[in-house]
Amino acid sequence: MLRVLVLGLVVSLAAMSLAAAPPKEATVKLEVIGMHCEPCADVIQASLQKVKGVKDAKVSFNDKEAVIRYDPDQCKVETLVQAVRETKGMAEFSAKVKTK
Ligand SMILES: [Cu+2]
Repeated sequence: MLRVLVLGLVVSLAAMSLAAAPPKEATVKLEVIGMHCEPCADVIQASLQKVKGVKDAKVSFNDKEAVIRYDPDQCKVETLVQAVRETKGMAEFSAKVKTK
C-alpha cells in the first residue's frame, strides 16, 4: 500500500516537472531564393520538416519565404538555411534570414 502511494507520488512529481519545463520554441522567417513554381516550395518545405528540432515549416511560393517554428536547443538557424541550400529540386535554392 505504501509502495503504491510512493509510486503515485513519484509519477505525479515527474508529471509536474515535465509541465514546468515546456520545450523552447522560436520562429524564423527566411527569404527563399530560386523557387520558380509551387512544387519547388513543396520540396523545400519537406526538407525543412525533416530537420531535427523543427516543429513546423511552411514555405510559400508566392511570398518567396519560409516560416519555421523550431526548438532553438535542437537546431540553429544556420542549419535551416543549410537545409534549403541542400534541397535537391528543379533549381538551386538558397535562403537568408528575414526576421527572427
Ligand atoms: Cu519549381
